[in-house]
Amino acid sequence: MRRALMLGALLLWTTGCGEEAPGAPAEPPRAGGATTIDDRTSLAFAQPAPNLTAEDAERHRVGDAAFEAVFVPGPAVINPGLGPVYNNTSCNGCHLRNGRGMPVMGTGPQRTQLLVRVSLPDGTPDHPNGSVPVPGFGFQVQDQANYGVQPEASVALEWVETQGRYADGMAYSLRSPKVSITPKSGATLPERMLMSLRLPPPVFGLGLLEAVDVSTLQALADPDDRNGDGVSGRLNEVWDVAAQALAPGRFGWKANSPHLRQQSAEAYFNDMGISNPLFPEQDGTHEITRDTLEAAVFYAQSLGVPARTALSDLEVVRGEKLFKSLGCEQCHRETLETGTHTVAELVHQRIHPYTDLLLHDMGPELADGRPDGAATGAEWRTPALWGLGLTQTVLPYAAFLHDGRARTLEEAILWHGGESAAAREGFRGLSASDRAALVEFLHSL
Ligand code: HEC
Ligand code: HEC
Ligand SMILES: [Ca+2]
Ligand SMILES: [Ca+2]
Ligand SMILES: [Ca+2]
Repeated sequence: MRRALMLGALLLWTTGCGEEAPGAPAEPPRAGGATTIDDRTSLAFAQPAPNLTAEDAERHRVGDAAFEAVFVPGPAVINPGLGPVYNNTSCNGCHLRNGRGMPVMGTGPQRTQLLVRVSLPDGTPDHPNGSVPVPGFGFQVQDQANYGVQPEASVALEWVETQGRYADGMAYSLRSPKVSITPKSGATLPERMLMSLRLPPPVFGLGLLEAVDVSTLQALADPDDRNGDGVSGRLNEVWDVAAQALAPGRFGWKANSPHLRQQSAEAYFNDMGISNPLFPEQDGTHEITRDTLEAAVFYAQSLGVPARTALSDLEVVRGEKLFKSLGCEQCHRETLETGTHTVAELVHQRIHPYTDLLLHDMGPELADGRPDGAATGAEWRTPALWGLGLTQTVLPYAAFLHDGRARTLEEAILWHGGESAAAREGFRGLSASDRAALVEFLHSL
C-alpha cells in the first residue's frame, strides 16, 4: 500500500503538472472521466459507459443492435436497402469489436475493412469542399455489389518494404501500401487520380471528443507556429451537410467530418449503399429512418473508455517521461476538458485522449497527396491514443496509422515525419531499453 502510494506520488512528480495540486492524494488518471471502464479484455472497446442513466443504457443497447445490423439487398423484411454497390454490409463488419481495423483486402470471410477515397486534382468541383469526383467512382471506390450488379472496381493491395536503422545500429523494416484499382467497366483510370487508403479507426470515446468545445481546440492550434517549436496544427474546415455551411472537422483520419451524425450517415450511404435522412435518394425517400441513424450515432457516443493500466510500473513511468521529453505531447495532448453536449453523460469531463484533434503536416513519409476539406495531401489529424495498448488484444491483426501500414507501435513512430520529424529522430536516437520503455508506456494506455 505504502509502495503504491509512493509510486503514485512519483508519477505525479514525473508528469510535471499532475492531475491535482501538489499534496493532494494521487488519483489515477481516468482516461474517459466518468465514462471510464476497468476492462482490459478483447471486449474492452465494446462496453457501455458506466455512467449512463437507465434510459440511456437502453438507448445504447438499441444502438448496439443498429451497429451490428447486417443489411441485405431490398426488398426484405429486415434491414433492406444494401447497395447496389457497397464496401461492407454492417458497421460492425468494418469496426470489428470497435477496434482499429485489419488491413486485409478482398472478398473472403474477412471482407474489406479498408476504404479507398478518390478524387481528381482539377476539373469542375462537384462538392462544396471543392473536390472533383472521378468518373465512374465518385469519391469512394465500392468494390462490392448486389447480385447482378457490377462493383465499381476490384482493389488489390501489395506491401513495399524499406529498410532503416536506429542510431544504435539495430535494423528495422517498414512497409507501405501499393494500391491497384481495376475498374470493372474495363475503363482506364484517369492518369492523375488521387487516392487515399483509410483503415477504420477505433469507435469508442468519440462522444467525448465531440463534446470538446471548438474554442478549446482553437486555443491549441498554432497554424503559423508562432511559438517556433516546429509544430503547427490547425482545424480542418469541412462541409456540414445538415447545416449547409462550412464547419470545423473532427472525425476521420483527416478530420474530414464535422460530427458523428454526418460521419455515420456518410458510412451508411457510401460504405453500405443505404440512403438515410442526411443522404436521401434522389426522390427524397430513404432506406433507414432517422431513429436508426440516431441509434448508431448514440452507440458511438456512449461507449466506455478503458482505464490505463500499470500506472506504477517503473518502466511505464520512465516511458511516460520519454513521451513528454521527445515532444510527443505537442500533438498527442494528454488532457482535454469536454464542454456541453446533448448527451448529458459526456458533459464537463476531464479526459486523457492524447490528441489535439488538429491537422499536422506529417511530411512526404505519410502523405497521400489527396486534399480533403481544408486538409492538404500531407496533413493528418492526430489520432487519440487512449486504449492503444489494447489494439491487438481486441483484434490480433489490427494495425496502426491511417492505412494500416504500421504492424507495431515502433513502426508507427518511425513513420512520423514533417512536423513530427524531430520527435521521430528523438525516438530513433534512444537506446534499445529507452525505446522499450516508451513502447511499454504506450501499451499501458
Ligand atoms: C467499409 C468499412 C466501413 C464501414 C461499413 C463503416 N465504417 Fe466507419 N469508418 C471506416 C473507415 C475507413 C473510417 C475512417 C474514415 C476516414 O478517415 O475518412 C471510419 C470512420 C468512422 C468514424 C469516425 C472515427 C474517428 O475516430 O474519427 C465513425 C464514428 C464511424 N466510422 C462510424 C461508422 C458507423 C456508424 C457505421 C455504420 C453505419 C460505419 N462506420 C461503417 C470504415 C467503415
Ligand atoms: C506533429 C504532431 C505529432 C507528434 C509530435 C507526434 N505524433 Fe504521433 N501521430 C500524429 C499523427 C497526425 C498521426 C497519424 C498519422 C497517420 O495515420 O498517417 C500519429 C500517429 C501516431 C500513432 C499511431 C496511432 C494509430 O491510431 O494508428 C502512434 C502510436 C503515435 N502517433 C505515437 C507518437 C509518439 C510516441 C510520438 C513521440 C515520439 C508522436 N506520436 C509524436 C501526430 C504526431
Ligand atoms: Ca440502397
Ligand atoms: Ca463510388
Ligand atoms: Ca508551435
